[in-house]
Amino acid sequence: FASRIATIRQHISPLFLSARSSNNDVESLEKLGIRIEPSVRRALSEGLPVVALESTIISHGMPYPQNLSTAKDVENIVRQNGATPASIAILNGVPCIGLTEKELEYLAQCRTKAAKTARRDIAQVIAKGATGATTVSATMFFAAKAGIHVFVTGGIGGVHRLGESTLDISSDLTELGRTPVLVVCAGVKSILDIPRTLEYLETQGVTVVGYGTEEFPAFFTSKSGSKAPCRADSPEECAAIAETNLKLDLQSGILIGVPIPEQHAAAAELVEAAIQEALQETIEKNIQGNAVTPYLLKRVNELTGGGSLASNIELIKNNARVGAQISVALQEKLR
Ligand code: PSU
Ligand code: MN
Repeated sequence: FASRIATIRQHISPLFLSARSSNNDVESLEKLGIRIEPSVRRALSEGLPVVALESTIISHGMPYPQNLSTAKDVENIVRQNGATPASIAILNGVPCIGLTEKELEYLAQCRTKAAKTARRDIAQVIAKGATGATTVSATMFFAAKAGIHVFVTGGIGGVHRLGESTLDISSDLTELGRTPVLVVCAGVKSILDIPRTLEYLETQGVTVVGYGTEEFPAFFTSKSGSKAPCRADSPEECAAIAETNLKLDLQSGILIGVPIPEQHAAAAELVEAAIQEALQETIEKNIQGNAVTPYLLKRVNELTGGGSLASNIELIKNNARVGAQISVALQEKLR
């Protein structure tokens, strides 16, 4: 009996997985007005590994021209590790999955003239024909629609310090609760309340993984003082978690926290002092809503004399390598 079940499962699961992706086929996406760049289209239709990349990090997360060179480097690292990069943004009202070099350049020069676009902003940015740089939440949404299972970024949003009174909780966390994409990041910046962010992820049912570590990383440093709920030590282990998530149709996301490589870690005390100062300024200047994160990122970089930017660039490149490897291992399993 058990062996008959196993046989049935073997037959059903590929059908089930292919049914999932045919709902998201390229033609039906294009009917929705979503543009898929040709190399991404080819990879998706052939079941090859694809890695989604966000664009708020380009527009709001880094200064020009480092934002452009980093975006290009990250795409190349994804390619060198055997996957196709798909940077995601809304250009003149058109959601684009995969950007050309010219388009990356355009976004990098737009900087904050591009609208910071989280899930709540998607419909109005498109309806107005505007240009929007997608945050983790909006990028996850489009990645899932296209059948992309792996997404690489630097840091995600979270519960802000004092979030228990402001209710400033990034929509990245609720998106992780409702969208089945594996997100590779370097943890959560200590501009945020890390223990509360982990509590909220638990509430949302998000699988949170420390990559090669017991501790959830804190972006600029590998130590946050908070334990990661689970640990995985290889791309294959992460891919096995993602495969199980998809097979069971859990419909929630997976967050992989990859510690910054030791040689690039910033001096924790220096960064913490800068964060304290920047946080104080947001209170004094009454900076609120979706302006908080970009302001903190910019000020911490200025106050650390560019030191935080250098660490930021290195950790994203490292995440791109790990994410591409996970994507390759996952497609192998789904084949
Ligand atoms: N944290 C970073 N770098 C970033 C962001 C967060 O270290 O670039 C960006 C990401 O796009 C993330 C967004 O999805 O900020 C979260 O913004 P908010 O806190 O307003 O939800
Ligand atoms: Mn917020």
